Amino acid sequence: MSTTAQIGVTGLAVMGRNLARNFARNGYTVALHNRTASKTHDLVKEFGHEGEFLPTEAAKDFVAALERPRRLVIMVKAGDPTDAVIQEFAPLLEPGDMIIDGGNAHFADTRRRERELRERGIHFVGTGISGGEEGALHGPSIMPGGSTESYDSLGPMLEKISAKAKDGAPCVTHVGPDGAGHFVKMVHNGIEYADMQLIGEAYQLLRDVAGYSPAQIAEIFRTWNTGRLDSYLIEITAEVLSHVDAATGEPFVDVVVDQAEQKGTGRWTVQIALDLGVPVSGIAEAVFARSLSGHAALREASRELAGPKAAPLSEAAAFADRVEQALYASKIVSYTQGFHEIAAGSEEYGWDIDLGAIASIWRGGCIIRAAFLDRIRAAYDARPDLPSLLSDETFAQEIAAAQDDWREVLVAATRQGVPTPGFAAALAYYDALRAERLPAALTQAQRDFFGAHTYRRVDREGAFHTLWGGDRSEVGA
Ligand code: NBP
Repeated sequence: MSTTAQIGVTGLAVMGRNLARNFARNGYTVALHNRTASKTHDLVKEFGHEGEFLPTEAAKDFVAALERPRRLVIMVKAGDPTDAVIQEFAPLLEPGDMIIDGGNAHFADTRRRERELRERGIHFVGTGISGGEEGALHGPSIMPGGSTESYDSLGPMLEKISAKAKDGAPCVTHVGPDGAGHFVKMVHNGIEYADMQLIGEAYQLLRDVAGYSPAQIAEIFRTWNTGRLDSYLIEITAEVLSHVDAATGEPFVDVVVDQAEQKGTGRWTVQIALDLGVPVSGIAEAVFARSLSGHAALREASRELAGPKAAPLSEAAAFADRVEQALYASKIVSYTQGFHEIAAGSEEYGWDIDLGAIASIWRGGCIIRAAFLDRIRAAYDARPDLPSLLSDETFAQEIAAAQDDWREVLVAATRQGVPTPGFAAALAYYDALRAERLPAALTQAQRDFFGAHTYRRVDREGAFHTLWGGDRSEVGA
């Protein structure tokens, strides 16, 4: 029995507890600590046989149980609790020690904490962890930020406990300095919101336009899961849709209140994208769709609004194939937007994030794991400076092949009055990017008219202003 632990975990709710077990199952001695000590003892009682644990109650005993340099993982509620725990432990640590925050922290908080602790010689490693409680136990996708030095010490341990992609590669990489890991985790969650929204739209179209039952739609999703849409979210969608409620005998999806909640990372993705000026319209629509679903009174008051009088669809099977095309094309756009945001964050904060490596570590363990990510990694490996995923020849060809069906699906959705904000936003983004001219020219002219904001010309360098209230002559600004 070891007297010191290679790693310690404080915060032993579902995530911390399973992460601690994962470390122990992989042969590491794990020191345990939780504000409420009973959780620490419960863990040892239930799972002590899985590996070596050193349970502690007092903060100083927890720190004393760790070998140096100390590796101390915090898995507590994000926000104030994380600061409280840092304040409790940091004074007990020494230069060279590491605090690893595996919670869902906002990357700006992580940057602040990293800066403050760096001044005291402590490495603060903001680490995104995805995969929920099952992932934490069996292998999550791990997105650590922080210093290179800390990764040298932590990396091998994280690689051991992480998920492995189908080719055996560990789903962890040193994302970049300070808040880079939590930033990437945030965008991961934003993409997850978009994926779920698009799947939801596909489901509703198959149900309300094509007339399939949830059980039939489950079969369609199972078939899709054998192709290019192969992913964890498609797989669990089929499971959910085939589940029948034991109490009523109704499809389970019909007994769940249609109001989706959110914890905030999707919203952060959109807020930060607004700050960075990156159009993540698909992710934004997904966040808004959840918000709209929760406005029960507004929805109730709007039930009487008129809908279209549309003829029912005759070709359900062909329509389902079209929906697959629309879903795939829209998914390419969501990932394009998400990776754009990561690239912009990397540029803004000087993180130098390897986008191909990010696609690679999302291939296993996390909620958005998908065969599709192999292709994204290949695209960035072939061309690390790819301006956008849509600039990749293969993705461009696939979207081109899908677009007729994609447009048809949106026509059908519009005619039948089925809301498809995710599909529509994705197509609008695609059409806007490929447009020769955008009405932004008119917008800028309007801005010059009412606010003398000036405009640039297509034929000459410089900034110009038209004297709209006068003789409409043009002056160089
Ligand atoms: P929770 O987010 O529910 O947090 C519960 C833990 O925080 C308990 O150990 C609790 O101690 C501790 N804690 C709180 Br609350 N306030 C504290 C304080 N002031 N001082 C010390 N400890 C405090 O747990 P979780 O769901 O396991 O998630 C842990 C972290 O992982 C969160 O940041 C979460 O966002 C993130 N995350 C969760 C998932 C997921 O699927 N659940 C996935 C990925 C990341 P107590 O036992 O004494 O109350």
